[in-house]
Amino acid sequence: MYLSRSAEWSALESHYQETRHQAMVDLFGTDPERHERFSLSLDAIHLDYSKNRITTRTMELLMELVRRSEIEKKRAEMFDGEQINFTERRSVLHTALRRPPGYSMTIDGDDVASEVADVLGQMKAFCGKVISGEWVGYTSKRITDVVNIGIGGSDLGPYMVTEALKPFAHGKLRVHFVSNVDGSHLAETLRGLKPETTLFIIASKTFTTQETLANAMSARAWFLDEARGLAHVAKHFVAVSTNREKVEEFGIDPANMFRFWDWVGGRYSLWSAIGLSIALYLGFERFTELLAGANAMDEHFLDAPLEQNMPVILAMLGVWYNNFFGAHSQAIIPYDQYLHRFPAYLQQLDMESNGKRVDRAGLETDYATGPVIWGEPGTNAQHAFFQLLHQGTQIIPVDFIVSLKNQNPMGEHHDMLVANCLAQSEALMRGKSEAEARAELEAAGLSGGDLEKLLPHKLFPGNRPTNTIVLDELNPFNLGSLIALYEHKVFVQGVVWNINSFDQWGVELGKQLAKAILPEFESDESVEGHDASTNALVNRYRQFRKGQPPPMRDQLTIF
Ligand code: G6Q
Repeated sequence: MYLSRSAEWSALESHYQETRHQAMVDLFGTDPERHERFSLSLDAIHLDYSKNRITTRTMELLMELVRRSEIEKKRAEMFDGEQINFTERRSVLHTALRRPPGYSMTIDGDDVASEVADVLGQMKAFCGKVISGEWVGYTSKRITDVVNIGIGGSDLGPYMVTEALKPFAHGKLRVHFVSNVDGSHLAETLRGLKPETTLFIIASKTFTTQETLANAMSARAWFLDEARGLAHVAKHFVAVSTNREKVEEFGIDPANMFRFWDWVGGRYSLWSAIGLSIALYLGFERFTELLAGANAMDEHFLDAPLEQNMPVILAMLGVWYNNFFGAHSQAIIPYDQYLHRFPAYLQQLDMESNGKRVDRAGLETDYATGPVIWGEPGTNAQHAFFQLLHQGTQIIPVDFIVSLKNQNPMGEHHDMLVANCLAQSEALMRGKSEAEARAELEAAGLSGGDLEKLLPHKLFPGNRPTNTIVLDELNPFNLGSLIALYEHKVFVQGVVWNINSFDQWGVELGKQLAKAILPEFESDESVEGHDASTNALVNRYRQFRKGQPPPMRDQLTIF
């Protein structure tokens, strides 16, 4: 039966109508066990979800809804390698990349466990050589800088992880990421790097992505401009891809290609050889710790009862707000500077996965699916957009993420960071009543008309929901678990909403149209084939371009 007409959905709708004015402060007041009831620990990750607009009954009803979606069956299908990405006829097996060896599974003729082990072995050997200095560039100097060229799933994960785990880097290599086709990204990254000590990783599942190939070609031109010899490319360019043919065509020695498989989705690929930049930067051992942390979360997701299952709980709280409160936005606020790319990473994971408007049967949904994900690290965010979270007209559920241990203990800094994080969730929940605000203004010496005028601006409605995720420490293992937690949260929501979380057809149209527009810039005639707006914009750029010298083009002719 259609989701929004199911008995489980209707029960939640009625429950929402009955409880929507319930205040969390009152729920805390009447239930001394509320924190224990609504919190959960797994190894070094603690999830406190007690500051949500829920009761035991809400959670029961949410669990009935997730059971209705046959989550256990769907979960098994994913882990067992069934083609759950049915629009692309692909299995979804990123979990196999972090599974300890010794299992047996065959996909498209691949013995998954041994293929994964082979590539990990290849990565380990390569990292060992580059880090130790055994691998040298064309002038026999060791590599000092690694530049990962990739975009989307071939960039966001590795970039986020290397930023997050900086304190765990061995320090022998610097790592850089170039993704944008805007030449400024490559130019600014290469400024200060030397071709003889730079290693490029061309990371592209398909090896056909316009931006990545353009950046790779220009990087190769920059390299050859100094190295002057195609044979030198082999020491400075490696590839991570599923497409051997295209890699060879580009001129990369297949011996320096790290493969992965169709059953690894781009946004789920940091666990594969796409994580080569992570392994080089941290050392291979640390990379395996990241995998182990993710595997620990996989096992929890597989084994824990739904009521005590972290990804399921986070997912269903998201469904509660998105579908019943109409809160279509979710903020992620890490109180950890090292996690500054985590919200951007989650944006892709969540929005590319669940930003779908037709269900598995191809029918348009009459319920909301993926929310808008956004965020910035605290405390910075407090001085930017928290005003809206506290006093704006929308309810925006927030996930706070904080660690007990700081990697750079410095005076009172960490105490202040943690105090701010905890205070924000308390403030969002409690708010400030009229009586409290009035008393404060009176204490500040205000009275009469002046007080009454200011009073409404000083009120905080409160009752704004948050989760707080506390890590013992942000280290490779715990980060692995944290990422896998969100991966599975997104999966559960996709199952409940009955959508395919693993395709991304929505990114195709823009790409197609860009391909059509690109040659039009060369046209001598005015371009007229689009709507009036697009025609005018194309022609404006075409006119400007006529007067410009062709930048960088000459450099590419050395091929
Ligand atoms: C992720 C998407 C997308 C993809 C990029 C890069 O799930 O598929 O972000 O990762 O478009 O693709 P390539 O790795 O093939 O260059």
